[in-house]
Amino acid sequence: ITSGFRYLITDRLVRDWWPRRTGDEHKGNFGRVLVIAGSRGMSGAAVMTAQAAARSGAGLVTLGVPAGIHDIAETKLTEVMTFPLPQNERGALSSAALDEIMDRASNSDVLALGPGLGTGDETAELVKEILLKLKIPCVLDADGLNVLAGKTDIFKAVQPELVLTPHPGEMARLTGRNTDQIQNDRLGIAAAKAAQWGAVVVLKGAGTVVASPDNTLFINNTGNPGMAAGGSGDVLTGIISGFIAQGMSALHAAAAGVYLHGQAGDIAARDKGLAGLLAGDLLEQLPTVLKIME
Ligand code: NPW
Ligand code: AMP
Ligand code: MG
Repeated sequence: ITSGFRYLITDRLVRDWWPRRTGDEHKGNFGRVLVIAGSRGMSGAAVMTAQAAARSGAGLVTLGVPAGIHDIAETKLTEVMTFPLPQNERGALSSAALDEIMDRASNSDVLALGPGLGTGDETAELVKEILLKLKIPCVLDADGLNVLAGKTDIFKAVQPELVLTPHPGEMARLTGRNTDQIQNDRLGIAAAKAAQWGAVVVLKGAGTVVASPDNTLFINNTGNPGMAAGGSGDVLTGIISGFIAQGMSALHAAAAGVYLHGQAGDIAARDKGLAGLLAGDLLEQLPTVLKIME
């Protein structure tokens, strides 16, 4: 892989990056993922992100959610550990959650931040504070991105590796353009923003583009329109985080993540078709596509 070039993501590339298991590993070798996500009405986003991280091979996954949805998350999840965080009157994280989040992050290998968080001012402030203090790589998605519209200067100030996973609507909000403008120049915008923000940018949608700050571009051709359904992106965030936890670089984790996420969608569609496909079906098909890499 040479910077300045464009690559189609293939089986062979992903196989080269794959974290091989030789036999004497323990769960500590496969990393700890911290997921901070969810708010009242969006426990599903948090739960699917955490399940996807667990299904992607991470050793331990811990999910922190606003206290009001904690018992719901705990009930839905078995393999994932959960903990409640202070919340505000809207059922979203309050600024009082910062210290515990940073404390948990100091014992984790990667942070997945944003799905279902909501877009209030308090959430915006909290996301900013977390990013500025963070010392582990972060996958920032969904409302974690939405609250930074107009505040993208902050990305350059983030020390550890950062993966941003906007869909075209989120990229439009981040860049002050409309969705059509984004779709008309997907490669150019992803590359320019990755360089400007110093982050790996994953511009989602059919033909997802993965761009690195040093101008390497990956294009993905797996996936299908059945995946245009609520929660698909939350699953991708969990997958990329799970791969980073296992030691992949942010760029390789992002490219491998979109490729295998799409393959899971393609296998699920053989069975369920396009209209009936749910994000949960991607979680179910993940083991099948990961097994092919082993
Ligand atoms: P338009 O209309 O074309 O201009 P939003 P969200 C655009 C959580 N979820 N190609 C399109 O814009 C998430 O995690 C919770 C082109 C569209 O109308 C977030 O926190 C769930 N355009 C929160 O909900 C399950 C595209 O963006 C607009 C595009 C809001 O996230 C669902 C929609 O984006 C959800 O994941 C494409 N491929 N894709 C749960 N069960 O808890 C998107 N657009 O307004 O950011 O809403 O993505 O649903
Ligand atoms: P989100 O909008 O955040 O839920 O993310 C949707 C996910 O589904 C992203 O990974 C998209 O790339 C994927 N997706 C949506 N529509 C398509 C499509 N038509 N073809 C391939 N992938 C898609
Ligand atoms: Mg999304």
